Amino acid sequence: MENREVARILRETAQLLEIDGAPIGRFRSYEKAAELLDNLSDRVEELARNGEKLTELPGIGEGLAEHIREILGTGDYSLRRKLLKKYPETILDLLDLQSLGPKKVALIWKKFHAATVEDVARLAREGKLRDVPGFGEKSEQNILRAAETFKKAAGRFLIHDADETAQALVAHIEKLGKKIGAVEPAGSLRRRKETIGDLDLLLTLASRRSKETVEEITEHILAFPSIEQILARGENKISFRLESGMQVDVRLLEAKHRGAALMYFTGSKEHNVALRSRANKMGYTLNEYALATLEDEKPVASTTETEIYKKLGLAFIEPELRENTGEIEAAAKGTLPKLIELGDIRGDLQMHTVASDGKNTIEEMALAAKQLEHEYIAITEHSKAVTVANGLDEKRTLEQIRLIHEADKKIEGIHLLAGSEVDILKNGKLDLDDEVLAQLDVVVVSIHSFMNLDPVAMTERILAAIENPYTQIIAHPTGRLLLRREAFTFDMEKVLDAAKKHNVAMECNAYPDRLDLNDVHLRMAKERGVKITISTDSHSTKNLSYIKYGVSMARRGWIERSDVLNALPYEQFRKKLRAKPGAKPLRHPRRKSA
Ligand code: DGT
Ligand code: CA
Ligand code: CA
Ligand code: ZN
Repeated sequence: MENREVARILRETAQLLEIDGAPIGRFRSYEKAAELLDNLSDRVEELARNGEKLTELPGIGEGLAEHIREILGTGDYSLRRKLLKKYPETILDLLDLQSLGPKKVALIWKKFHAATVEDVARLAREGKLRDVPGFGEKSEQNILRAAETFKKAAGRFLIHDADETAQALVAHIEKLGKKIGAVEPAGSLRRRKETIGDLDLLLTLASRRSKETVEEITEHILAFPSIEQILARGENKISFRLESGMQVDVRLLEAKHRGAALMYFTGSKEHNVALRSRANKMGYTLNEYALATLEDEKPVASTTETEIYKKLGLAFIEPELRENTGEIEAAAKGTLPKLIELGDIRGDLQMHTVASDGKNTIEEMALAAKQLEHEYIAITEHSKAVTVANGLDEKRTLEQIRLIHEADKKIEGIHLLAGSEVDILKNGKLDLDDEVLAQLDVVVVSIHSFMNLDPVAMTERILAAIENPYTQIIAHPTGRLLLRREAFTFDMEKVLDAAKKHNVAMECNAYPDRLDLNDVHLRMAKERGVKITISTDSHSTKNLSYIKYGVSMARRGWIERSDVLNALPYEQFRKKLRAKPGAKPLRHPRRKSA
């Protein structure tokens, strides 16, 4: 059993306990255990096998260790099952609605016995929720909006979850060794979309298809530990659903069809449709086996994507661009962008430490960033308005600046910049005094409150922040939380025009729940010459590797290296970042040898 599965069961138990009105200490211990397992690098299954070790984990006492062993042994947990006799399982979906917490869910259940998103949305639509204490007309509207988001999100997964699952599956399948050729993801995961419906894996056979090898391969694949249900088992395709709910299609193909199959199953559907129509006009047909002549169906290309594109008069199109939004025309003209790559990134400009809501210290973040070969990072705590994240006021910010500069002197091989993620208040003002803003090396600003402002007010608010001479980067500009909260609405074109005018950079936030700006907005920014930063918004050292998701989102937005500030070497980066009042000229650059 995977750690995250055990964590899920513990977390659901915590949520059910909270709905049930259990005392806070009781459900918090389950929540904490779930969080611990999510961040654990060892497999909890291994630890449990070695007897004593579970209780050595922080916060895991005898009781919890016993519960975890029960989950590992039975695949479920008796307390969770008991609670689910009292409440339908769908009640947990209600917690995914942005505006509902366990207390409110409990109230709705008590009064209406409503336990599905559909039921609650109906109550909101009929204006019945406003009679529940703590609810009003406004919360009904919020619930309706959240229910829409929920419907759209149903059955989709964050790219990070799909990526990890795909890696585990590929590693499992590769244990077949020489019995298979390649095994590789296609579909939306290969196009690096922010959310993934199902996983499409292509398995290239090592030799011609035979009944025995297909049988052996199928048996091995279906022995993957977390399969919940087998959905189809044929000689070309195996489908199953994992315990996480994620569905997987594995397609078995022969090497000579690999290029055509990759192209077909990578999609997007829109890209494929446009390619097929181009092929037809050129006297070809294109399917998952080959590009062939229309006349006598003679294959002309099939083993690699590159040769198929070439026969169609096109340069190779990177998977991230395959959405039929101009990439085919550009490939025909030879004007495709040279997309940014992970290796181009030299710094990370948004991360949190224990001073606000992060898990690691400045030093730990710096050393981990150095491992990733970053040349520089900015440490950016929340500012005081974000009380839930223990945001820093002026005094604490000054102290943090001092600590960052001190750590910078101590740690070789990476530059540490003193930054802050300063809140944009409701009126567009920044949450720290100018004197403090003047002392920061990097001023990142963002919105964490009053997210339901009307679009005109929201636009004014962001424009005011951009016009503030201290603002250098707008972080997660639309505030979306994937599968949970829609972006807030404002006039993106006006904002980007202003960003260009004031040389304010727009962030592509790489945190998998955000990926904000998205592809469409990034492309709009690029067209205007607005600079981009790609940052992880890390809350622990483990999050720093999320930078790859930011890079692939940027690639989907046609972003090139020259568009990205943190692809610049340190000194150039400091020069290109918007100059702000009070900034000292860059000291004679100290060489930081690695
Ligand atoms: P997803 O799973 O919703 O995140 O998105 P995709 O793009 O992975 O879609 P999926 O899994 O339904 O199919 C994978 C690829 O296979 C898709 O991008 C294009 C291709 N494909 C699947 N079904 C069709 C179809 O009916 N027509 C065409 N043209 N292509 C298809
Ligand atoms: Ca898919
Ligand atoms: Ca599929
Ligand atoms: Zn933030």
